[in-house]
Amino acid sequence: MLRVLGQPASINVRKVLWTCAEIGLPIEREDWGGDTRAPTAPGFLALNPNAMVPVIVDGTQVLWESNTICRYLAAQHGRVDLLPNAAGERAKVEQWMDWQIAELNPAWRAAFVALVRGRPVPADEVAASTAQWHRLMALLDAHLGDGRTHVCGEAFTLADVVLGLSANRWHHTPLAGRPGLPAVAAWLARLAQRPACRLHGLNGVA
Ligand SMILES: N[C@@H](CCC(=O)N[C@@H](CS)C(=O)NCC(=O)O)C(=O)O
Repeated sequence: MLRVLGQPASINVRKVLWTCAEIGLPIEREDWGGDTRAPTAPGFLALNPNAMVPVIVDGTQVLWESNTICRYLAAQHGRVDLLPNAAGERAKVEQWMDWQIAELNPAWRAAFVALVRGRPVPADEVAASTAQWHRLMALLDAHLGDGRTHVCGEAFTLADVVLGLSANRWHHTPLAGRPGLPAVAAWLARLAQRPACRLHGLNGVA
């Protein structure tokens, strides 16, 4: 059975859990990271030298990096609805997944660790991170407001998984000056109709 290493309070672990639930994949999940076992343990480092969760073990295949894992699982199980085969359609899904991890994720870091984790961060860094996070979420709102029901059009894809979790985090972080983003709110309500989203997409902000 597929092993998923990582505790479910982690947003990156929840990407994998949500994807597994969409596919209907049985898994064995093991607690690593956060307040559970430290991923610096030698046995874990042998699987992921970055000492981070999630990691999956699928037979002889060991993978880390949450978005890569989600793409692997969709491809391995022939879920072309979640990750299309056609190059152009697939690139659109990957574009938004890469945007999540390369642009949105670094933007929120200072605000998130200060306001949710309670770590000391200079106020100007929190303000800059908050402004950038709002700016990128407004970009997503404008995209979603352009007549589409999901990030890549009418169909639910992996882009909705990783951005849905990100939007949920934005929604629950106590940020100053939060703009109203009606298209993001409508899309989150749409995602919440999915059982897999209700299981893994809406719980927790960490
Ligand atoms: N780019 C990596 C980032 C993974 C990451 O930041 N994982 C965090 C949890 S969300 C982690 O392992 N932190 C260390 C810990 O929990 O001990 C991915 O997307 O998988």
